[in-house]
Amino acid sequence: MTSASFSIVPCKAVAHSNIALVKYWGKRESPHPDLNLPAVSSLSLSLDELRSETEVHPATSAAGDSVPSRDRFELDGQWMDNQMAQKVFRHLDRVWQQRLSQTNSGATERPACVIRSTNHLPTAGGLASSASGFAALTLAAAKAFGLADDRRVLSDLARRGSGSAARSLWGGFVHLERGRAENGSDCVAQPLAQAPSWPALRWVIVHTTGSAKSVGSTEGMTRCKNTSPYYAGWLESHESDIREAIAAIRAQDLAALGEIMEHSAFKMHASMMASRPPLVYWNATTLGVWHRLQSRRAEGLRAYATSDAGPHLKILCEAPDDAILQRDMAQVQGVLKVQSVGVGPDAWIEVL
Ligand code: 2P0
Repeated sequence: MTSASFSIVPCKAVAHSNIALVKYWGKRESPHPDLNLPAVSSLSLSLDELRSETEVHPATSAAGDSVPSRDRFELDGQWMDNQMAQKVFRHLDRVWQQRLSQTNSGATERPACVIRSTNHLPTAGGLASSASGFAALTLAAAKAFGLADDRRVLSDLARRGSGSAARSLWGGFVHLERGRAENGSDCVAQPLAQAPSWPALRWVIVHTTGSAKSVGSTEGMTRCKNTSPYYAGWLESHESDIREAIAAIRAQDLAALGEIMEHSAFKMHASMMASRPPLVYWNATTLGVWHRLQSRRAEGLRAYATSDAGPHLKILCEAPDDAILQRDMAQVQGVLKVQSVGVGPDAWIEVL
């Protein structure tokens, strides 16, 4: 095995985070767990500003050729030597395998890489850092390894790093199909067809903690599937939520979209909470914000909330209501920060 004939092209990719309007929670039964196939389809909307920037460089050995170079991963200026770094290196292997299968090159050792990543959002805090992180890593590594920019193939690859990452290759509304194929080839995301231009849409992100989540999503999904009596109901009632949300988007009906978005989030949290031991991702501030939103809505404000595997709330509204919400939510006890962001763009790649 040799890597001598291949030179990595230093590349950078930027991918934006996304929030699911209709959630992905749970994995499909599969003889190939590494494919990371979701049990349900999902539908998301991207976030501007909250993004990951990732560079892939060839690793060079400081001691010359006598010491083999090794993979290294730097996140937000810190060298990482932990489980997260192992996940990153494992993902490089997947992208390399894809290259080998496309070029029929046979078994060739992957050259060692240096990965430098910056998260412009809290890491592992329920703000989809793994979505933007694995999307950016997939795109940068694919370009560095000479793969074609075929976003369908790259979405399939990104999903194996993290399910929600399959959606972060595009801006706007994105639909990740659950798919049926055993090899996962039809489980890819794509921009929602016939989605209207909706420039007034805003996300108001209400940060309620500075800490990382206590139970990671993958572990939480497994516990929920194995122990929650509500998980079956979650699966059964899911596809109709997707259909309703798509119809609401196409009709540009914020109230209908907000209502189904909240329904999906609360169903997911109900099935999480019914796990043994319970999965409670919210804190007291999450509920404080939720109650304040309810009061505002009773007064006529059109704004709707969702939350993921973490205690932050993400409020969907239209400008200029985001300014009212920003001021209002900042006053709820325990709120650390409130950000108003628009809809994020497609992910992009550049050769360095
Ligand atoms: C989502 N979440 O649709 C849902 C809602 C969290 C709650 O996708 O196991 O980090 O790596 O595929 O992508 C978070 O899950 O999970 C997620 P894995 P991921 O956004």
